[in-house]
Amino acid sequence: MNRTLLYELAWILPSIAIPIGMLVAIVVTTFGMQIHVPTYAGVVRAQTVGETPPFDQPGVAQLGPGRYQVTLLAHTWAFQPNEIRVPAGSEVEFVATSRDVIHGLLIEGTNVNVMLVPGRITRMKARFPRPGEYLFICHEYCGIGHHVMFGKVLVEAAP
Ligand SMILES: [Cu+2]
Repeated sequence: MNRTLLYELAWILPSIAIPIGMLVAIVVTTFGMQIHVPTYAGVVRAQTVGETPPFDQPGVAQLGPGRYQVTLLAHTWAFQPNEIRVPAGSEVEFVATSRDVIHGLLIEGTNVNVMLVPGRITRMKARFPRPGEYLFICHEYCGIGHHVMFGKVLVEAAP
């Protein structure tokens, strides 16, 4: 092989390998680790969200065996509900929004890491395979009480 061809290959091979590596990373994180951006889930009037179903009754509802839905309302400076109990092995769908300013929702040990924007509904699914306490926090600075805005998902050992 002549020197020019070697030099060309030194550029051509990485320029093929790097995009392939990026594509593999996207496929692994999307399908293997279930990491994805929240899908569009609707709008709600922020001024009256407290009287609008399902946000008029925030809480946990069982949809089926091992499947739960949590309706979560964020406001300065708390989450409603701030304690969520589900059995281990559950798949939990969070349907969340904010009543006032932009808040965040990050649940440790899960793929949930979203913004809660007034007027926009956010929908995310998380699995809780192991029993334990999973802290969730607001991670968008929302004012003087931001640091006390947290809650817990209590995952209980399946009976
Ligand atoms: Cu905050």
